[in-house]
Amino acid sequence: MAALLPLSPSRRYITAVVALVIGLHYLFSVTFDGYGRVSSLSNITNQLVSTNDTDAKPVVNLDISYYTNYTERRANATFVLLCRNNDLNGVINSMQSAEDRFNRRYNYPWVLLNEEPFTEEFKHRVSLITRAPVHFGLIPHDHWFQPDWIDENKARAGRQKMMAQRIIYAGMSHVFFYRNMCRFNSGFFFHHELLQPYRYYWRPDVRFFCDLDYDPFLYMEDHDKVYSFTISLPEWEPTIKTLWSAVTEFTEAHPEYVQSHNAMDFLSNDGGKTYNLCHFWSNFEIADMDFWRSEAYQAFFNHLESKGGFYYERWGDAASTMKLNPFVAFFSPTKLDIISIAAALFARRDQIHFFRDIGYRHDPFQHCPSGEQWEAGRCACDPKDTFDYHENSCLKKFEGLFS
Ligand SMILES: Nc1nc2c(ncn2[C@@H]2O[C@H](COP(=O)(O)OP(=O)(O)OP(=O)(O)O)[C@@H](O)[C@H]2O)c(=O)[nH]1
Ligand SMILES: *[C@@H]1O[C@H](CO)[C@@H](O)[C@H](O)[C@H]1NC(C)=O
Ligand SMILES: *[C@@H]1O[C@H](CO)[C@@H](O)[C@H](O)[C@H]1NC(C)=O
Ligand SMILES: *[C@@H]1O[C@H](CO)[C@@H](O)[C@H](O)[C@H]1NC(C)=O
Ligand SMILES: *[C@@H]1O[C@H](CO)[C@@H](O)[C@H](O)[C@H]1NC(C)=O
Repeated sequence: MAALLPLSPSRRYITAVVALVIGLHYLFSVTFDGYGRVSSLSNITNQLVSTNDTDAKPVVNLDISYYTNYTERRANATFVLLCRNNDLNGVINSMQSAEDRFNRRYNYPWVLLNEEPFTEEFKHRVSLITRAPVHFGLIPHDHWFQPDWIDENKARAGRQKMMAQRIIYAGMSHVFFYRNMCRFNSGFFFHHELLQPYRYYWRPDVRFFCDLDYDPFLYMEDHDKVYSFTISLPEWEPTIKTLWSAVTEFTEAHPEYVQSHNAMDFLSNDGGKTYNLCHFWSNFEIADMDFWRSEAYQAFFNHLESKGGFYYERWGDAASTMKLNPFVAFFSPTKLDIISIAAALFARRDQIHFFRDIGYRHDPFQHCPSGEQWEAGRCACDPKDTFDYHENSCLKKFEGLFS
């Protein structure tokens, strides 16, 4: 695959990486020797809030009836984030951005999931960021860890082969966790007990540029949408060598699950014979969990799971940005081809929505609205800096479905 970006932006990334490293140093030093200060400060805030102001919220164990305007309609929806205790600062950033630009007016709940218990420090800081209820959940062991029936020798061989091809995560120490994450996000998160009460979810990972003055969850609900995105791009082929043949095997055995007005032409340039590697960038997604819970998706996931490709290859994720510039690999984005492929094949094409008006950035790419939408949203991004019609964007393919 050709480099995703021209040379000059990659210089920018080198600068960005240097800045990041310096920034991280600063952040770590502040965070580590600042813990005492942070917690005593929040105790003081706590006391002020609870002693006087009767309208004030309690800091933990929030009661939504305290502040939600129940006369306004809400969707059956929640935010969801998968995170570790040491992701705290990143989680705070993502939440703050979603809260400031949208959720402070809507108060949708948050569900945070982790395969280890969250620390008190984590829960406390996260609860301060929003007035909405926050639920902290533990992931069941079998939904997270590599299943026993996976042949570890074969999985190791697969990882070593990828290391030879320098696929970034394949060679790094967190390789196991990374694969677990891809598998969990593809097949298990929507089964978590804390998500059972909800239908729609929004996975917001990092930065929103614009005010959002309407409720995208309600938009999904009212327009019968199943999946939505802001950025789409091609997967890196070596991570999914046998994925498409596994998909084809399933759709041939189960034609009844394939929608007639599907988005196959987004995925394939030859009517389904080969995969063109296009997928939606899953670090932003608003989608319908009942679709993932459906018989079609369950059967599809079980079929793919039985192939072991989450561990023998690295289905679910891509590292396409890595090839153009190893520095960018630090930001290499999470993408779930399986989720994209299912949405494109088992939903109608008009049930997939491009949120053109939602300005969003997850390094190293961003989508910035333009014109009236940009002004109305008081967007902080440069409308010229948007991935939409970049040569490696798959948006053209998506729009082609409707022309
Ligand atoms: N609980 C838990 N969360 C994880 C784990 N690995 C990744 N995550 C979360 O999953 C999200 C994406 O993981 P990253 O490792 O950042 O993935 P990436 O491909 O580098 O993607 P970006 O950071 O999204 O560019 C982050 O919000 C992480 O907090 C893990 O082992 N445990
Ligand atoms: C703040 O709260 C924590 C936990 O609730 C407690 O351990 C700590 O002693 C408190 N600090 C102060 C300064 O009150
Ligand atoms: C309590 O709130 C009232 C009204 O907002 C204010 O006048 C008063 O000074 C507050 N008392 C304290 C101790 O903060
Ligand atoms: C509550 O909702 C109603 C109906 O949408 C609206 O008119 C009113 O302004 C809202 N109140 C608050 C405090 O948001
Ligand atoms: C929300 O959606 C879930 C999943 O479909 C469902 O079980 C639940 O009953 C719904 N809640 C409401 C209030 O409609």
